[in-house]
Amino acid sequence: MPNRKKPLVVVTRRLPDVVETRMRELFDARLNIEDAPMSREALAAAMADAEVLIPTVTDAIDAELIAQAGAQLKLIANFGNGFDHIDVAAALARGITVTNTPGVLTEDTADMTMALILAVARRIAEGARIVPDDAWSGWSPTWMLGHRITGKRLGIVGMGRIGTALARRARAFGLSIHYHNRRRVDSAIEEQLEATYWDSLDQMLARMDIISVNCPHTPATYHLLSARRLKLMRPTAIIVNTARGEIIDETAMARLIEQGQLGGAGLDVFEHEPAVNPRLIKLARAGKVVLLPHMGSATYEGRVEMGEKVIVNVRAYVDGHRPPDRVLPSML
Ligand code: 8YV
Repeated sequence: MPNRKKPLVVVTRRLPDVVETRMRELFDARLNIEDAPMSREALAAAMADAEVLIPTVTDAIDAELIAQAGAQLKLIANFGNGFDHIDVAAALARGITVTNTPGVLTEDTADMTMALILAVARRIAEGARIVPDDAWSGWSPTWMLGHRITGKRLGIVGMGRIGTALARRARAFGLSIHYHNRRRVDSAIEEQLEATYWDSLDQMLARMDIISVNCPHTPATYHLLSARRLKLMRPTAIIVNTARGEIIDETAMARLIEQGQLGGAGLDVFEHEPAVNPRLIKLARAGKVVLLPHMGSATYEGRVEMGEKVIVNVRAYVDGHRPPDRVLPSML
């Protein structure tokens, strides 16, 4: 590193030990040993002092906070792929670079998406409660029947890294792949996955057995699965979401499931995390939906790799280079 004072780097949440130790070696890193989410006031104080802020999805970095930041704040190196909790446009306008951690959580999130598809279709969460609850009286030919996934149609909304990784898994489970994306993917990938492209999301939704949400949350994808669109889906269809809660109109989805107009859902993300819509909780108790606490990328390996990516980005900035994982205006 060039001969300059180590930059003050504020890390808003506890990260894996190995990542924190390396950050202490390289930077003047202020860690959050208690791991309590930082209040707005604490974030403002951190942004008044830090040269680099390392936030996570639990920190809302809005335009007001960015406007109050000290002139020394030059980099927001997000620990995570999604950056919808950061007003990136406001940061860029103030000359603050924003980076994220793409690529390293793709496989883990695709695994969890596949797990949710299986959990909903085959009633795994419901079944897993029966034995410890002492509610199993023995095997029966007509009990706990779910639905076969082999031979069904999976519609992927957002065919980026995670959507493509999901498609590869789903093919191995005998699902046929359909997708909707802003841009059609490379024909070689389409061929490999035997994937069918739908430029009309409405048309795809009406024909699928399973819908998986794998696009980022942006102003354009907020409530992309609106009440109107959800009503187009087949009454037996299921939805899984490991992207962002805001992409689905949750209340409309819950209502349709309650009314039997939608088959069920598997959700790892919610509109108002960590608060969860009480209607969804009720449906989970009734075995109609499976709810997970935003753990799609929660593997030891993934979280360490995310930390390493953050370090590479901060280090590049400190060394006077352009960090590799910059969030660009075209990505907003
Ligand atoms: C992360 C995520 O755990 O990276 C993302 O976009 O949603 C999660 O998998 C979280 O963002 C960490 O900040």
